[in-house]
Amino acid sequence: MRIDAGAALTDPRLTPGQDLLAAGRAMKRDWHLGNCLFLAEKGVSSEAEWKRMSAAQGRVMQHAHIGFRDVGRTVEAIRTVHGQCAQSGVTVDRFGITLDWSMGYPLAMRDKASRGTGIVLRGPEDFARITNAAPAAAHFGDFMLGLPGAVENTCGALAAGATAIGNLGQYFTFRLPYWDDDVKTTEATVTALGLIAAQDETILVHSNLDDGFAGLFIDMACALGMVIIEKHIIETLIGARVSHCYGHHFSDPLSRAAFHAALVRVSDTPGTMIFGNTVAYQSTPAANYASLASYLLADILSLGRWPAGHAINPVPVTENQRIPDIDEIIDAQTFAHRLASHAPFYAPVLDWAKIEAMADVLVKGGKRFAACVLTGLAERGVDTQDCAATMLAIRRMGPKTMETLYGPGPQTPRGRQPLIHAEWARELNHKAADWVARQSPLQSPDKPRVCIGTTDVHEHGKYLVEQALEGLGAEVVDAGVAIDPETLVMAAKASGATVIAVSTYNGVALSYAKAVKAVMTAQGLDLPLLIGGRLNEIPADSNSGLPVDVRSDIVALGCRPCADLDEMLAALRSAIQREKVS
Ligand code: B12
Repeated sequence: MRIDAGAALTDPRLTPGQDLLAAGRAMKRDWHLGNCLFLAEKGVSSEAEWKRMSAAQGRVMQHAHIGFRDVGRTVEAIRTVHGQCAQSGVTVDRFGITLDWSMGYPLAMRDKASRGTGIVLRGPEDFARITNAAPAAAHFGDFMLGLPGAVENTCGALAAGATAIGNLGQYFTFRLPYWDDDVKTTEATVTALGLIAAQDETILVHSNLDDGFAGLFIDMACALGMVIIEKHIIETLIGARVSHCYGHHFSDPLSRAAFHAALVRVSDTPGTMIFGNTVAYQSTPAANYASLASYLLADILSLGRWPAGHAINPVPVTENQRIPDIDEIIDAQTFAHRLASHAPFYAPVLDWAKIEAMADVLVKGGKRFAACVLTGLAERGVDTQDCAATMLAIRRMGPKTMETLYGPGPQTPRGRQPLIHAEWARELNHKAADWVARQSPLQSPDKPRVCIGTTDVHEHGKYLVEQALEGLGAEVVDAGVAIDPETLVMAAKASGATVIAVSTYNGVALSYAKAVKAVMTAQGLDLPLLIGGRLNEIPADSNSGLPVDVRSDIVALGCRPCADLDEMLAALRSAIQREKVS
């Protein structure tokens, strides 16, 4: 059954979901929820219970995200943030731990895997060091579920007393370097979900929609539709509880509040957190405080009206520069606590009817999208009563095809028209159009053929660059998202590209550029290599565990680091010039 040139939606190698769930359930004999400081001190059986109690009291809960590489440093950071905030009357209810992407691999492969900027936990003891660092709930979101190492990680987190485990959203979008076996990824994830569903206590299956397709759908109603689809899979087919998080890409207070209002109409499971609108952090710390206030106010007011159990997530204002430090995390938490005391005075002046009206559109469109997706998959031979088969089919179909085929908006010659246009796409479209309008287009025969790919899941930089290049009249060859250097160079060779472009964000800029150069040499290619995004990396001999800028190293390799579209155009023009004289 083929939809497009992509993979088949079903796979004969895939074990039936029921068998995978049974295998997961059987593991409960050895792997059941352990105790930890949070559960013991709060006297609750799970974070879900704490969330329901706190929401009923109308208290705004707070989430802090910790992204250090070292376990000891992370434990110290949790203890310090929790302790210092408590001293000034600020309660941090939960800590999100940014695991390294190498944690996504099966245990045996982790030591050889390339490392990003996150933390590596070696076993249940390391998980327990985190869950006992402070009487706050530990949230293991990234690189747990949704990847081939799901079972080992879930066992470790459960034994350490964690009752919120993610990140289902990553199952649909994240690819680890040199790992393409999505059948094994699906089987590991469903087995882990079976183990979670078998626990006596409520373990929240966290799904950050923005890590999933929500950061890629053009229509926000489809993002709400994914909530309904994930509830069908996790709650109806598997018997666990799915807890939705959203926020990265929601910059407009109206749609941010409307999405919350819509979410509580289709889900009664307590939410994990409302993630910070991190894409809005595009300036200095002082300016980023304005972005922090803008999204937090919408979240605090929404939670006041629809207390759904989510914690707010005040993202430190240095997020767009590097991994924030302890003091910056404490400042953001303190800021949020103070803002929560001001916010309720805004409620009487807010136009709730406008928010509810947009929520109506999101719910109606989301329900239609979810129903069409499940019917459409069934018509294409997918057993939508089998959780594993349904997950694999959705992952393989991908957001673009799903939206084209089943989107709730009207079909137009230029594709499906969104009911609620996703801000990330709208903002980047405007940015590209404004920039192109200020440039003189490239003249034939100088029009380059640019083969572009990303090193990781971040594809908005690529989306913007593609639009800018096409606007200039260049030809773009899309090599894909989260691809290996070999795949990129072979795509460039096969397409007769004259330039290779890389967008990278996960702290692997230098090693990736080196690898691309090496593969080019092996393939007898010597194309200009443009690279942009977050050009940093943690040096092998680092003692801080923090990434450093590697632009000068990239220049030394003979590549062109590009901080923005202007630098890209300058690099393209000099590449064309060099081509002429060579
Ligand atoms: C949005 C976002 C996400 C989204 C991505 C959604 C998507 N589908 O694209 C999601 C939520 C999925 C995500 C996930 C992760 N993220 Co993230 N993310 C961001 C965020 C907030 C914005 C990046 C972005 O897209 N900006 C929009 C683009 C258009 O703007 P820009 O970057 O300024 O781009 C300009 C230039 O860089 C340039 N450019 C960009 N690319 C290219 C390419 C070429 C060829 C050229 C010429 C120019 C060019 O042109 C643009 C215009 O000037 C940044 C923080 C920030 N505010 O920057 C963190 C950030 C990049 N993420 C980070 C991390 C660590 C992760 C995770 C690993 C976290 C985790 N543990 O799960 C995962 C990645 C997992 C994986 N499998 O790869 C870190 C990177 C740390 C570092 N390297 O120092 C950051 C910096 C946040 C932080 N401070 O910790 N993320």
